[in-house]
Amino acid sequence: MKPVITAFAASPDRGQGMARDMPVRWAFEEVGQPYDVRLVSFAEMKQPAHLAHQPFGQIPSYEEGDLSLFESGAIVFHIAQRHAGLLPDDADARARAITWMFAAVSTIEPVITEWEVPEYFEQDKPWFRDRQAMLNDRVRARLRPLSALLGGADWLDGAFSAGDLLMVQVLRRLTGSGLLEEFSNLAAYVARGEARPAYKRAFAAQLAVFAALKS
Ligand code: GTB
Repeated sequence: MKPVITAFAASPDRGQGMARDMPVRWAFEEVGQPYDVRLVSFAEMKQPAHLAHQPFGQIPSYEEGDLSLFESGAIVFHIAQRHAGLLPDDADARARAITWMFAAVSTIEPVITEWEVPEYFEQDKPWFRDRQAMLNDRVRARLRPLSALLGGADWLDGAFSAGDLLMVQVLRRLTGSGLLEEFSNLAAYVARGEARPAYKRAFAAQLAVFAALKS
């Protein structure tokens, strides 16, 4: 049975792969699991039919038979547990890869999400510049140790894992800001992730949704 995920019918990022269906699509592509997508509008996301799968009225959700999941990190974890290719077999290495998954969504992502707020919503405020400078420093305080830990390695802990997948996806949101580029090994790490064939297939799939809207 093919799993079904939900994604934006009209993503505000105009097909840039920033919405949270992107890591799920990428994980499916890495493990070679075909999937279907149910596109939902903002209004549909708030309706009972969708809330039954995603209680906060967001995307993505995941359905496979009777199993219904939400939270992109948890869905990627589920895919990685069910299929070979995203988590090492060795128990300790697997635990470390899972640790990186959590680091991506609970240590790195929150400062990036916070950093995005003034850019999108507070540019007209008199304190915009001061707040932006403070949030830039908070992001740097997370990127600095991450950069030191990665060093000259390709991936965070040995072979590419679900930890790298989530970390690259989170860091992508800083691309072009100048912040990621201050840490050249992290910029190269993101570029390495984006060069993976599975990433490219996932990106193309979500971009096709946006392209179809225009035609
Ligand atoms: N923690 C949840 C997860 O990881 O699954 C967060 C899910 C989430 O934030 N979903 C967003 C959503 O459904 C879409 S991805 N929002 C609608 C709502 O809350 O009503 C966040 C997102 C949206 C838009 C852009 N963008 O335009 O660049 C990037 C990311």
